[in-house]
Amino acid sequence: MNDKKIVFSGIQPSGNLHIGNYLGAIQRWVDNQDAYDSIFCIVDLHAITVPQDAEELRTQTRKLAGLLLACGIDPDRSVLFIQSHVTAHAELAWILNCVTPVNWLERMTQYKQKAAKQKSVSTGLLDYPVLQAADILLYDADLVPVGEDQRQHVELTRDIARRFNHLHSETFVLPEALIAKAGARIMGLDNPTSKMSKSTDTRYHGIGLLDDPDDIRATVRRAVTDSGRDIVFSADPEKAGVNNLLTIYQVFTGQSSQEIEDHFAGKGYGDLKTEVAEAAIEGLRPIQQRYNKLAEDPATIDKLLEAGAEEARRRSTPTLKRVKEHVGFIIPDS
Ligand code: ATP
Ligand code: LTN
Repeated sequence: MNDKKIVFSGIQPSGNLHIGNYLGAIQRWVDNQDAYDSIFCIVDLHAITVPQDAEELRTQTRKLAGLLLACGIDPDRSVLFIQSHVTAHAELAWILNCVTPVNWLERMTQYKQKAAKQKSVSTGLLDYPVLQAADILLYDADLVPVGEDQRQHVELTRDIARRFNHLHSETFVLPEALIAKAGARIMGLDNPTSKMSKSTDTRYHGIGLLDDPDDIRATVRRAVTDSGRDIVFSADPEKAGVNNLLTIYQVFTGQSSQEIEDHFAGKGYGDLKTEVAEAAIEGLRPIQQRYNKLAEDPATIDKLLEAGAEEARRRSTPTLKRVKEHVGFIIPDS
């Protein structure tokens, strides 16, 4: 009997992965693969809630799969698959739509931010968190490891599950967000008041997982700091830039806050930037080496993803059947 807690998380193939995705989410998915029964999903259905070029989406989806494997997601220990390969996600999302009040969705911070950037807002963008709830609830997940920005969506998932359980019979497990203490919200280097994001493409905004060392040095050198000189962790908005650099250093080196502050005592922002860049370059080097090797063999990646989808179908089918029974659908024999 397998009594490990079930972990589910997803990531969009919506652009190049950055260290925020890695430090806020993926690194912990990798580290916890033995402790939990883990399922990871490349959420292409979510990606199309904003316009995507078809060829580019295909390329990004394969690239993301390669990067997740290179980061250490191990298909022998975790399930890794593409969302659109398992039709139960879209089917459950429809059923959950019918118990989710529209005003719950209109309140979502991510919706408001993303809608403000679009000329025309799709129904899918509003509905995004319902699809996310379907992802999580289909696998009876206990824990959802995400960055801080996703806390509200996991709370909404609980609300939807609770409402469904109340309107129909007890059907869903209520999941909890699992959010790291350090690294849960890496900020943009060019603007430490907004989170580092795949879909922000200003030149010195983020550090991509595949960026070469010179690009990383150039971006970190231009990172916004402040006019002071103290290199300390701080919640003061004035020091958000320095705090962000220290956080990046911390998650790459694994040192304690005290050790880091002692290390930088008496040094200047120039030294801090140099050391942060080198820590990132060293941290990313093995991932980049593994990725370059994997990218030579896309057929193997496709095969792994197909096996992952097969397993995801096997595990989600009974949940969807349970939902349909509770809603009142006739379940066909075959
Ligand atoms: P987009 O800009 O396209 O919305 P994103 O960069 O926010 O993309 P997602 O695919 O939405 O990335 O998120 C994947 C995971 O990375 C989620 O768990 C999310 O919480 C986490 N994450 C994203 N950005 C950051 C960040 N800046 N700091 C920490 N974690 C983050
Ligand atoms: N919305 C998430 C991606 C996502 C997700 C999920 C995360 C889609 N489905 C299920 C956790 C669980 C984001 O990171 N922006």
